[in-house]
Amino acid sequence: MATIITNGEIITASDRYHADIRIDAGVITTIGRDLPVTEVDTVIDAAGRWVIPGGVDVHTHLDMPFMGTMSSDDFYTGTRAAAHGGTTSIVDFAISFRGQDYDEVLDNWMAKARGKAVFDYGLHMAMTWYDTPDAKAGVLSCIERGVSSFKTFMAYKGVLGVEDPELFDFMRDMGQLNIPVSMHAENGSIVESMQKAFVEQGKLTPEYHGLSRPSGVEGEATASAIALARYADCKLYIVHLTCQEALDAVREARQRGQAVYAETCPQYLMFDDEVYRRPDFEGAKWVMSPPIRPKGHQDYLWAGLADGSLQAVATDHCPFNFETQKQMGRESFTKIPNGAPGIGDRMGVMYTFGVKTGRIDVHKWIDTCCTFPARFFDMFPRKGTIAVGSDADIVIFDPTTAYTMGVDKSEHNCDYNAYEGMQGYGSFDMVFSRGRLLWDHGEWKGSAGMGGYLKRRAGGAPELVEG
Ligand code: DUC
Ligand code: ZN
Ligand code: ZN
Repeated sequence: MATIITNGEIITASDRYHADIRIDAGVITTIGRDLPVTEVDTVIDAAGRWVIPGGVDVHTHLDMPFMGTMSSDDFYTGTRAAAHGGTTSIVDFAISFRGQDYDEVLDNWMAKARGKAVFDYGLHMAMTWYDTPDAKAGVLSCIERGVSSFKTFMAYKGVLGVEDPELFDFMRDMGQLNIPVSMHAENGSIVESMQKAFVEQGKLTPEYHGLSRPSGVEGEATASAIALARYADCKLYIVHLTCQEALDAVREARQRGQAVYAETCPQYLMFDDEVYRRPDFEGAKWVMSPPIRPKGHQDYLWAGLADGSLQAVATDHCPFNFETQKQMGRESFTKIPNGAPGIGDRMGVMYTFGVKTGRIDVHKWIDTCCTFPARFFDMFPRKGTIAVGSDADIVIFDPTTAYTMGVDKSEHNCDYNAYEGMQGYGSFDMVFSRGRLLWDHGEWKGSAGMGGYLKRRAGGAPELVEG
């Protein structure tokens, strides 16, 4: 089964040139000018369009139990929606709770994905306990099974959060194994205390979600995580960074030469906390943690992306339906399920508001949304670039088209879209996963279960486990 994509303009994190691509059995086998089209099953003419690597979203929450409900996209609807918007691989979070057997949690998450994911996926594990030999053995077993990254939480105390001694112990061990520790950096104790005060004062609307988790609380936690990682000698990756204080801490650490990396998400670049003051409980749509920040932080983050202080853009896709699930918090912001959809929007938002506006160039777009995340999370060179030997996870992108963003245009299993009514540019005309067509000009061509598990190894290329 050979396919040739001809006449396109290939754009990667580093290069931009016109060439043809030959794909055999799902892998890119040749890149060159005027490749012969004999003994080829399919020839695709990409004239006038860009040929880019499929997006890599390393922060998603599919089919996740959270705050008394479940995120509304499962591995089928979520990966299908992602592909619609040009993303062709993810790393989702397997979520453990204190005392739960890590192997069982991993089994459970693999079962959620198997037979459903339409493209390849890896899994991070949430490290929520590390204070017994069983917990430590469980972490090592996950590593053996292809989990080469862990997330830890400073927020959500008592549910997902861990205290410093346990965290430090964990970081030291991961440092020895060259495994990065990802951090949800919000000081959980301060958040709890501020939430309690607002609730006691009867301040219960969505606006108080943002006010109870101010940017300084994220800045403090980020600095503290950086200090712990420094003494533990462990690679640190700050997830969903939202604000100036946190970015300053990351930048300062990087300038000192510490191995600290950070991602932000499109919603933190695009919105300010005005969204929380919208009438009719509308603000609940943007209730997520960390929250959307006051005006000013957004430009700071864009600048951080442009100068390389932020290396990745992921989504934290965690959708909850507005008409049903978000209503759980009508009486109090503390009960609103935290999270929003975005897996299908990311590539288009970053093209429209990043590349088209000149805030970042096309190479930075590809690097932050595809190449860096794939490389950092051990999916490279299978994923994240267009090169001989890489999987043919390829998108044919038309940069000239325009559309109106919104729920009608996205394929999320969610009844609202954060970007409703905004003007977007560019279309993901054809989306391939390992050479197999998933979307063709808005028509679904894929099927559930086409994806495989990416068994990742620290510092190496992943092994694909089918089925
Ligand atoms: N933040 C969210 O908003 N939802 C899920 C988990 C998280 O960290
Ligand atoms: Zn988080
Ligand atoms: Zn998250």
